[in-house]
Amino acid sequence: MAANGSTSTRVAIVGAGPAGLLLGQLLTVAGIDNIVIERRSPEHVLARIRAGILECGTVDALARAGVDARLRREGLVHHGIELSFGGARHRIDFHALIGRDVTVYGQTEVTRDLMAARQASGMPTVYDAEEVSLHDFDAQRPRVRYRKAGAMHEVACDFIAGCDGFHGVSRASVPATATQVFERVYPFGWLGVLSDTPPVADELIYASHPRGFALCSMRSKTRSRYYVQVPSTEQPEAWSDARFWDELRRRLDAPAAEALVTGPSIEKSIAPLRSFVCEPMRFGRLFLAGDAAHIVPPTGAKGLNLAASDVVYLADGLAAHYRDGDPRGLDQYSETCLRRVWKAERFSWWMTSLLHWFPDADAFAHRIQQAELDYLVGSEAACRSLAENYVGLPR
Ligand code: RFL
Ligand code: PHB
Repeated sequence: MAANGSTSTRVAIVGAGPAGLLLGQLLTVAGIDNIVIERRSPEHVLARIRAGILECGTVDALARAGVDARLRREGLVHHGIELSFGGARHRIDFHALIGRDVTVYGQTEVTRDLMAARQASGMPTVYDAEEVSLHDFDAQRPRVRYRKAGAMHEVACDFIAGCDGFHGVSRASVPATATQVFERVYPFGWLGVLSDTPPVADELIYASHPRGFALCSMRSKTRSRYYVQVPSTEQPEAWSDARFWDELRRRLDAPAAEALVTGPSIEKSIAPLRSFVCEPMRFGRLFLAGDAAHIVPPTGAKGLNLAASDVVYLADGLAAHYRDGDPRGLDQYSETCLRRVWKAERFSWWMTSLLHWFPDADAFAHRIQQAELDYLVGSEAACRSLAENYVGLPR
């Protein structure tokens, strides 16, 4: 069908998750026109409960985009985390070990702030775009087409940023022969519950237990986010609130189990765990960023942070291209991102292997896992290594 609405811009961004919206803001601040095209409604995008931990570099990127005011007021700065295993808790003090911290501020809030800034900037955003398709990104003038309210639209642009997540259309538009994919699917997922109850502790607790991994996280002083490891075959409907709280309590050390305040869940969902990287991240005038190019299991709290570092590299490359005609940032985009991505993949895989209960692990594997936990909490060098990866390696 012919397009009956045609526009043009410099950068067409597919996807209004944190990667797409942050890229849009960074480009807008740099004076580069852009459009964001999103398949879902804004309400749907805001209803997804996901990440909670921001690295310093992500906070800096949000500051550059001019969206850090509420984050500075409401975000909780955490100086460390706790590991719980064998009935005891062990604190890893990031601040003492490496002098850096992380900020607890939900992805939903990051997205809300980015949406508000975008609306204020007047840059166009199309929500509820159906049948989004990418064309001619291997030529000079790429185009993105979509259907909205029954009419076809076409956006001509200089570049396309594929920020449409793991199941998006951007990566799927690249011929399979042009990509190499690396993947590991874990035989379990995380069942997550959000509740308006005070967090069980001041910092996050990562618990390794023979019944499976558990994580106590939070969104504020009055809102908690908890997860328990479940087999990949589980459905959230099989988990009443009572069953969830009971299972969580059994995986925590006694003081935490006792301190746990329970209440009705306001969200309950299961996220599968996967490691995935698509190489390269650039195809002509199409750049993939965030979950569209790579997935990490959430154990290392790296997904959103990687999405942010990708789009900072991309925004810098595009700014140098438009400002000085300098192609180097764009030419090196894929290689620069992938170096960082693989380090985060390694750390996320390691944290996942360290803390989860693997169904096919034998007795030897269990002893090695216990020895590794024991070594970690007894070694300042090992704690420092965890700390520098968790707070985020330098860009
Ligand atoms: P998103 O957030 O998936 O956004 C992609 C957007 O693209 C839209 N889209 C399309 N738009 C147009 N046309 C199409 N054909 C489209 N197909 C899809 C989608 O509707 C969506 O709006 O990807 P993005 O922006 O790359 O952001 C990535 C992050 O969302 C993700 O990495 C993190 O949430 C991962 N993650 C965590 N990351 C952290 O850094 N710290 C954490 O503490 C953390 N915790 C988590 C997490 C992810 C989790 N789940 C649910 C997998 C905890 C969990 C449980
Ligand atoms: C979260 O609060 O949702 C969260 C925190 C830390 C993680 C993963 C998820 O490692």
